[in-house]
Amino acid sequence: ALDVVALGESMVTFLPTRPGRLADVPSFDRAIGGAESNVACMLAAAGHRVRWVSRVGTDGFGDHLVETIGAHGVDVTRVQRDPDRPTGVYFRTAGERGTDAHEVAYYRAGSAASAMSPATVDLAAARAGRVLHLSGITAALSDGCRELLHALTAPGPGRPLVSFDVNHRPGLWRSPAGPGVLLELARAADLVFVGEDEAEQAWGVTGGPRAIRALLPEPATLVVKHGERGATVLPDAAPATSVPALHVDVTATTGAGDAFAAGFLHATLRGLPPHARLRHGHLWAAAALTTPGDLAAPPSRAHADRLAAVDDAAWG
Ligand code: KDG
Repeated sequence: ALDVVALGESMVTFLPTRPGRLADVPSFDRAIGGAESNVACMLAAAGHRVRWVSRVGTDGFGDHLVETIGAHGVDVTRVQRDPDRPTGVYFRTAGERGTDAHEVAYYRAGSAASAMSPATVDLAAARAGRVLHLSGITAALSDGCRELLHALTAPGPGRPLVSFDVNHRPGLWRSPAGPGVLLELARAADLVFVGEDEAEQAWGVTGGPRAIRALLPEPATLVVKHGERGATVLPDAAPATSVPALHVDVTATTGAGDAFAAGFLHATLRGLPPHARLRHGHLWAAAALTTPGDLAAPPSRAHADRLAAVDDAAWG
């Protein structure tokens, strides 16, 4: 049986070979991006059985995504190829943590993945794991994609535990409905990841984790991320737990949220307690923060377990 199914659009990512504005950079290195496949690849690298459900074009970039994600050990047999629509790509500069001053240029409107909908995606294939990991990026791609997330988060028999990373991308939404849709989807999920700043930007909620919990009482587990300060888990029937983040020299912040979610899910699948889930989230995020691309290799299990076990004083 599958541990996790992750569903969402992935893109070929172009990273500048030198610092500077996109307007000035003369050449780019090719990598891969996609919030949900980043989670899938890291979990597969850590030994979990993972499937990625998506659509790509029949172009070479689609081949590259399927081959690369498959090479991480992820089941890609349910990825559809669309002969009529291209694979999405995007270009970005590196963002320093704290400044978030990176530029992003997406070329994904009308992509193969944007044609995902309840009619084009095999819902049973998406529901085949213990956990279904989704993100708010998908809801921004098209009406069909948004309807697909509503269908997958709706209660019903055979529904896996739904993990939802809010991933508010204001630049992607072409309608003002984004924040409301993201709130509705988060309320329908079982496990929600949201940044404190993201919750303020999307929903205008200030006042920290408790205020966000008041807005989002439904999910069994809410994880609020405080950027470089740390994260808090708020289970519905237990007190909140906070763990500070590791201080690392940041190379690029992109993908850190995905890595955090993957580390948290990894520890959840192992049945570890909330405190250890947060520590694994931070350790995996540290791997992504110190890597230029969107996707990093997770720390080895033995290494992460040793670091997660050091006492609080040394960790903070
Ligand atoms: O979280 C990282 C993702 O944002 C990146 O890999 C690309 O999925 C992506 C997106 O849509 O921005």
